[in-house]
Amino acid sequence: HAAEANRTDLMTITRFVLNEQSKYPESRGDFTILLSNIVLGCKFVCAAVNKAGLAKLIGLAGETNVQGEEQKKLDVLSNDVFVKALISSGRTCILVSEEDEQATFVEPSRRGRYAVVFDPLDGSSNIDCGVSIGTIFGIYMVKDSIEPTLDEVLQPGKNMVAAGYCMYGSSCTFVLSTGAGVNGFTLDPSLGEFILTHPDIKIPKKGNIYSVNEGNAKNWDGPTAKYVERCKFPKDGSSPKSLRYVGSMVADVHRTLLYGGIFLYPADKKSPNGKLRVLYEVFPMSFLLEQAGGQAFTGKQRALDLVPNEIHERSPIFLGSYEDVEEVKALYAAED
Ligand code: AHM
Ligand code: MG
Repeated sequence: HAAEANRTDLMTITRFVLNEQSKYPESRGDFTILLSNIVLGCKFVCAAVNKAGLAKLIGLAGETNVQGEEQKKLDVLSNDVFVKALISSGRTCILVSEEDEQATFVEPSRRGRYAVVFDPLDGSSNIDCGVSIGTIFGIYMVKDSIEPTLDEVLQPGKNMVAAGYCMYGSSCTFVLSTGAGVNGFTLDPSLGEFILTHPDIKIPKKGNIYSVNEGNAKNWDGPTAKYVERCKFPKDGSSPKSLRYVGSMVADVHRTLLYGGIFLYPADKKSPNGKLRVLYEVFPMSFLLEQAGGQAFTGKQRALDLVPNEIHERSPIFLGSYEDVEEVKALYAAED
């Protein structure tokens, strides 16, 4: 009986969010409309990513020097789609995209209560070889949607009302938190709908995978070097951790969320603030990890407590299973 219900009673992402929002009597459906526009952007990018190889083939047949342009096109195309979908939702007033140097202030007649920070296509080095890439986003509710200022998005990550990502991988997966746990949806291409496949995701308390670009090891600080050494040569007699590193934050974080373990992009001598961007990489992923029962730490503090000064600011990040991150925190505390 239950099996039959599973097959015919489809929990789409829209139905799921409508259910969630109906718990708040003051809800006006604005968030549901905003989210369905983000979902539309993700479906478009998913289709474009799936066709990327073919687009190149067509380009090579018809044009010269299409190689570099094709890759750029996919980044820019994704950004254009998200910006237009978000503005036309009528529910946003400020947009911050990795692709745009300046924040976009939506024209007054189309303004709504939300500010959206996003990386439309993250993991660009993986586009050309067909490895997983993704979109990352975070959502703030603004105090003043009539005359919004940049301060509305220079807020600590803990003030976000929702965060999520979409991974364009072997399947297209959308992971979302509105501050009450984490849920995962998979795109059913025959329906064009995201269906709830991973309800209430909880990250294992401790994992056996570490994920880091070890090519930067020569420039790491003491605690990072010590931690990674311990992953490989555990002192307590436990088995060493396995190393997995895709080089796409969405894929590396998605695996960490489902299997447990730790993902780190630490500071190093060459990049004292690490590489990843606070607003649309570090914050949304930290928000999801905490909501799933894990932790996110910058090397100095809880990641979601950080107050950004600039929209494209970077921060070191250690995120994952509660106990694994706890170990990193202890090593940094011992340093002071
Ligand atoms: P991008 O925004 O240019 O794609 O860079 C972000 C990506 C992340 O997805 C990933 O975690 C990281 O860069 C990998 O960096 P590195 O190649 O230095 O290991
Ligand atoms: Mg990025």
